[in-house]
Amino acid sequence: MKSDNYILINGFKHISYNSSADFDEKTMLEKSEAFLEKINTRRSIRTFSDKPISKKIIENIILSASTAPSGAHKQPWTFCAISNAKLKKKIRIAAEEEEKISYESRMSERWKKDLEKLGTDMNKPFLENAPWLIIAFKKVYELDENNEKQNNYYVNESVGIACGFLIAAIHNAGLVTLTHTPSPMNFLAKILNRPANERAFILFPVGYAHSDTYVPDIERKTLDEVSEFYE
Ligand code: IYR
Repeated sequence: MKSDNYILINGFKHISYNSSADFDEKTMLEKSEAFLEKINTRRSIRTFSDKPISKKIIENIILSASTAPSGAHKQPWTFCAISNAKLKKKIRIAAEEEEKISYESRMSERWKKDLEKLGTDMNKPFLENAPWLIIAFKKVYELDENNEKQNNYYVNESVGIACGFLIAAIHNAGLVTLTHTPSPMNFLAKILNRPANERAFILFPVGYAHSDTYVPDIERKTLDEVSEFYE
């Protein structure tokens, strides 16, 4: 939506925004229904095929995530994409070590009961099987020209939204993923040598579902359960 037509606000260029299309009501209804139908087929997947995915697709998915809105447009995120088998193995070993402690002593009985329907446990083979791991890191601060820390704004909200865009882009491409949050996650910054201002936020294995994949038979809440209209 580039335009030659612009104004200055506080000395900053603002270009005219041309709404990409003016759809009529019927078209909007159809488009909103089609999107709902498509996004509603997304499921969290834990069993991956090792079929490779080209880097260009991963790049497009990351660029899509990075179009997300963020506090003061700081885009306080780094998406690390890993296809290197040795690194994936290292991450799996470290994640399983943490998960073992979590399942054996950190998680409450109630929490483990809540997870029974998902069939999760301390073993995370998808960290090696999936062709790519994308790890979203949040940047809690930036260093300015004097090397002083400048905190970013609404970092969790911004990175959370970007991760939502990432999941939608993965689904749109016809691939699958899982929001994986081994806890604590600081081993990821260490393994990947990330700078001091970055904290691991969510890990996404990305790939094709294994041909023998089953997902829990669960239902989504109804519109009444998730909304309240004030007209
Ligand atoms: N991080 C653990 C446990 C886990 C927690 C929740 I909340 C889930 O929805 C799923 C799993 C694991 O990955 O197994």
